[in-house]
Amino acid sequence: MTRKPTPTSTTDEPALLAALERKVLWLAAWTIHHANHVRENTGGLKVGGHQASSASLATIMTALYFQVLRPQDRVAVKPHASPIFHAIQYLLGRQTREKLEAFRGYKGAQSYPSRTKDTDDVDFSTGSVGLGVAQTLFSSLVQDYVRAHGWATGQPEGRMVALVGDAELDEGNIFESLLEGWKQGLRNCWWIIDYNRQSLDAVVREGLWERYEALFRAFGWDVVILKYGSLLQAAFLEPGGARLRGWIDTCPNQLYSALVFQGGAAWRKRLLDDIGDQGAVTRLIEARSDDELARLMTNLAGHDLPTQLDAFGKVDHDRPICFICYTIKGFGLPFAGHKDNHAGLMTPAQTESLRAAMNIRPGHEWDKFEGLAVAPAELERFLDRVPFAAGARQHDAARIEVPAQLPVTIQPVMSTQAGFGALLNELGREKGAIAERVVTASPDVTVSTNLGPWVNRRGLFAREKMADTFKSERIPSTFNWDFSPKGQHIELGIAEMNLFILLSALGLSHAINGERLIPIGTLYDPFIQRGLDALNYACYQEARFILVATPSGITLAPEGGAHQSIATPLIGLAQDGLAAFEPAFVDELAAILAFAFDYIQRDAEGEASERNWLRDETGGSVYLRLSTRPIEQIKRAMTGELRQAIVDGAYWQRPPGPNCQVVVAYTGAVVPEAIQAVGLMAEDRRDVGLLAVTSADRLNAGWTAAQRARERGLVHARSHIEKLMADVPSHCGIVTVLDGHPATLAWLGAVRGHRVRALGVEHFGQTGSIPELYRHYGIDANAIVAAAAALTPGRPIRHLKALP
Ligand SMILES: Cc1ncc(C[n+]2csc(CCOP(=O)(O)OP(=O)(O)O)c2C)c(N)n1
Ligand SMILES: [Mg+2]
Repeated sequence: MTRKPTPTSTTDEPALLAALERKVLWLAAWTIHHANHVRENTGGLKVGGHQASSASLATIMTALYFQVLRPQDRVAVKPHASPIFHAIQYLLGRQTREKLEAFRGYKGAQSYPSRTKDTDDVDFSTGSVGLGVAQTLFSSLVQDYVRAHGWATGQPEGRMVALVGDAELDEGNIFESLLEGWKQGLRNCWWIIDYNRQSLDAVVREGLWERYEALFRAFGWDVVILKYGSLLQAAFLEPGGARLRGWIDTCPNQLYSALVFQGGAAWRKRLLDDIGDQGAVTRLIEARSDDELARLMTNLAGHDLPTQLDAFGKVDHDRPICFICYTIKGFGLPFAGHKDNHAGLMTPAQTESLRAAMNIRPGHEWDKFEGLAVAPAELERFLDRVPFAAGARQHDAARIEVPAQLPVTIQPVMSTQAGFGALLNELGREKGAIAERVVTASPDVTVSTNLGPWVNRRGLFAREKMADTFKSERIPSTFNWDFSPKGQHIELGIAEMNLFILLSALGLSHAINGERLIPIGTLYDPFIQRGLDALNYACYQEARFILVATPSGITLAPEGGAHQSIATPLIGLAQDGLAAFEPAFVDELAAILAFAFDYIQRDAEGEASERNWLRDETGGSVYLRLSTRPIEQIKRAMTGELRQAIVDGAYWQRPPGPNCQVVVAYTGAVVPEAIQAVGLMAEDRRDVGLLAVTSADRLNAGWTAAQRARERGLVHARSHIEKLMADVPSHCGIVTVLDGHPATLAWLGAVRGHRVRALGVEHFGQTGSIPELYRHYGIDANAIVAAAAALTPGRPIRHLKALP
């Protein structure tokens, strides 16, 4: 039966918050119900994990968003709590009903909070469990970095808050970040663990909270355990209360969950069976109806607003804190506590009874103040005053001017990795804005990725000064390892996940702190795969950074298969939000790096440019795949045209003549072999062309976009690679070659229908010299010649030797 609400005139804040807590739970449940049972065309769409999983956070998020948080605070919301998040934003006027109605649908509110796809002020994209949690830690370090450099000091410090599912703590990346946070003197970070003792599949192990507590304390965190709500705390003070508490404290997680699901009568039976003959406690139990007993026994702290508000309100320091909040998965919903409830979905009949219990009239399900025992005007006044919503939250920062050319002295023989070190060394001498805003980071491979000279000039970052003892003791060393608040290099331990999450945090500084940084992270190319999901999430939330991965490929010959990357060029090709380059020469690298400094700062809505059909105005992050192989450099003038072609992805190093029979298209460190092969073929194949591919990724993206444009009617759309291939005769064969997976360049033949033989590395490498390995894997000059001979008719190529 629907009761009429009785509006009160002056309601105190706890009552207003309690009303909002109910409303948030309802709106989240209704959003999910709507997506599954009301919206059309949802056949087959099943809300996985949202209903029960979000309910356990309704109280905590009500406390945070409507009272505790300030605009400068940033929150990573547990992925499945997105319906609660969207409901709160709806009440704050920052989310539309249309988006809620389209939850999980096309252009609707997103299944998991998304910075880029949602419109209601998401701070961090979550979804891959564990990553959002660690992102708050690194965002706090970045906030400290920015302030230590004298920026953003006019605004209050924000707290970086993560709402953490307890099973998220199984993800190792969380512990990697904890260790790093400890090393870096982490502050202003709150992790609020939704300790519902359930994961996706089942109920979790006993006593995990003790391990968590010990772990967090070991890393210098305060730990606050919030177990009992105010009703339970009061009951413990009654006669027999201590006995009841003892029972709860020893109750296994599985049993507690089962009793929550079964309800009041089951609680009574079990409690009386276990402790009912013990006098006072029997009276404590008997004094309550079934409903009251169920309410008491499920009154865990995480569902008790006064307890949560008190705990959050008490924090008066900036040390990192972990709150372990006891909750019940699905609290307030019919499947609360059931171990299978993760994908549980309320039936229409169950939603109907919840609607009735919430005093909501049919047809008024979306009304913000429907069914609450508080006057709408009062709630509106309250919502208008919510501190979190009182200020601008998202910032931006002006673009920093980038010089068209970066100074560098190019040695006659030089590797791209050495070139990178030299470029940063030159940058380190400069006073300009770019040099000031560059911040480098590396997971214990600073020196071996050639960042040493830059670090010598700009120093390492730490909030407290720390001198290099070797220097003060006058022991000769190539590297100056001084830490200070003005340092510009963040040295990380060997955890690539941490590197990517830090890059993600640094790369969002313009939005979070209003201060732009130019982050450059270095690591060994094969270990991209170690942190790939974090890299993917960094790109997904549009963090902006430059990733320098070096060394790469089997060119790292004596290091063996364990350190040689094969698949990374394909990652560069396929990863959205990341423009991948693999230059062969240092002048190319200089052009690409200058482009990258600018590109990572762009965020305009961009139409694809007719020059290359890339959406360059929207910008993105950049990945440079570099090599340690010394390469004889070409002496040439860097014209504007060449610079542009390098950035667009390719240029003719040797244009194909009119009678061209073969084109060799190469990427990166195999350039000597490609050049040599062209020479070896010259007598037996006419007008051989040599195509230098600096970015298979950008070439491919431009080509795809131009085809799409033509299919949509823009008949003159031509991508960069189509223009380059325009004059290559159709009978010509193309041999592609790189130190990486051959599929990276194999598609070149499809551009204009040429036959292709794609050379590259498909199988794990091994130790050896470069010539040995290039021969073994078929990317040496002879293999290129053999491929050309097989591909193109004509007389035998006389310099071709039999393949091994
Ligand atoms: C990296 C990753 N692996 C697996 C999943 C699938 N998944 C989603 S939620 C979840 C477990 C949820 O448990 P918990 O974090 O305790 O949240 P609860 O549902 O209990 O609130 C899993 C395994 C995921 N989202 N991300
Ligand atoms: Mg859980």
